[in-house]
Amino acid sequence: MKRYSNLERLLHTSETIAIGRDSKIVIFSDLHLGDGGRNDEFRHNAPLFETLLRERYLSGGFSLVLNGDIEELFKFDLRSIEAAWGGLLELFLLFGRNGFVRKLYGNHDQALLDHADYRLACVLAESLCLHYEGQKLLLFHGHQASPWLNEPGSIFSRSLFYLLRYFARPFGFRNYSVSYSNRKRFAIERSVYEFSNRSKVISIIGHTHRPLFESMSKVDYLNYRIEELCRSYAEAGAVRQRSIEGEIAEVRRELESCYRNGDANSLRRGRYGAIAIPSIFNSGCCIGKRGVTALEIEEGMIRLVYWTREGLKGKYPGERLHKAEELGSTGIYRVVLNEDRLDYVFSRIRLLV
Ligand SMILES: [Mn+2]
Repeated sequence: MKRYSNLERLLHTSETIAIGRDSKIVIFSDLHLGDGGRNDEFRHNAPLFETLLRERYLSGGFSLVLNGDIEELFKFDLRSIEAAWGGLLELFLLFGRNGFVRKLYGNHDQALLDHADYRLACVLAESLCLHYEGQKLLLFHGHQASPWLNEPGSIFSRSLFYLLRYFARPFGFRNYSVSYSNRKRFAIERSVYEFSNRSKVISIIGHTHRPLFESMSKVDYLNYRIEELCRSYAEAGAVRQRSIEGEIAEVRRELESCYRNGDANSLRRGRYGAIAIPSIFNSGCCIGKRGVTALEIEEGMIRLVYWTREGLKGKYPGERLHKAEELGSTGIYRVVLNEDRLDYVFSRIRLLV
């Protein structure tokens, strides 16, 4: 179908990199680097971001994918951005020694294609395909899906909007600084979701600034988690069994609060057919008021994480399940918002589409 052709082009023309169970990759998007002045939306997160980049990811052996809108070229010229953030651009390049670094462009930094002397020109691309055990993860910024918006005959009803809200299980972050309407976000996410299912790939995007992790409803996820914990209980040692008991209790409380708040019906809406297909992920953005979100791929797991200075004080979705952990003694905390095995995610895509 015509409306998919842009994304299909990416799938068929991307550079491919093979990854395996021992691979470690971190994906960030939407830094919107400016001139370091008061209109620079990244500035307030700069110390946080540079610390976690160095101390968790560079020293932890991660490869790096910057998934678009890294520089804010709609508002600033490249020279002023480089003057403010040249050190950060150099830091990005150091990730090459861990494996690879790729800079994918978005709509706000696409103009970099015209700058041959751009510091990261050697790693600049539109998209990237990661091959994991015969399966594909396609990484691209996401604006490529938006021309579909302008096609005549597109209908975005309110019910479709709710469908997306729940199948994509957004994480409740409200501080998007882009001016996308929910309707536009929905249109982009939905078209990426349909493309991914059709092509049986995982798509990893940015652009909408809305962190997304797979497409199970929260209730389904919590039920699945309980089942998984029960299965592992019998084989676990005594110490691990105590911790599994504690975790089951936490998950049950979370599940009960979902039902209590009347979320059950709405959360159970919004599927591809009647079933959730976990085929779209979004790394969120790095200009959040209270922190930064990212996607990690590590030892066969995919994870949505949230980095914040306000560690234990803050409230974030899923905090009952995953405690904030401090990075050394930096005063910076990392919260796992969700994680799953890539094998499991791909099995769902293969079996359920
Ligand atoms: Mn964008």
